[in-house]
Amino acid sequence: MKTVLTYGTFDLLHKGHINILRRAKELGDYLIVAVSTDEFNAIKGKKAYYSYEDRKMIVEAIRYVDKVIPEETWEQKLDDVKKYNVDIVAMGSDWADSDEFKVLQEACELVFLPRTENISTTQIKTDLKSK
Ligand code: C2G
Repeated sequence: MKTVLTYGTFDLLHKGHINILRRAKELGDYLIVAVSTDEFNAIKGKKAYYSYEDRKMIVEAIRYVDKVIPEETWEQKLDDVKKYNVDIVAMGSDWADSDEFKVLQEACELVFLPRTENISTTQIKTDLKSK
């Protein structure tokens, strides 16, 4: 059984999120999603509209997702890979050159998938403000 792991805030869920989760699941048999906690979002400089509990419940309801865990620090990824016996970490291409993920290349396969064009939570918030 091949286990895939991905990370994200997944706020105001949109097709870009669903596309990455579907493609991540297609890489293996079991998909774990590490959803950023509200406290970690503050470290990332993000303020999600939905709380961690709501974002967790929403992501858990997606057919491609088998398990949701909290993402609380930048540094937990290597521990996550070992703890859950992860074969592949898959992320959107915006993370392709980041040190946060390069550190995993000895521990698992890294796959970066093209981002979905013309959609983002930030764009949704901007559009709604201008209505
Ligand atoms: N994504 C995408 N296409 C979009 C928007 C997002 O493919 N149009 C992908 C991102 O590349 C990421 C995932 O969807 O892989 C989740 O995106 P965010 O919720 O914005 O997560 P992010 O803030 O990138 O957090 O430690 C890693 C971070 O927690 C990732």
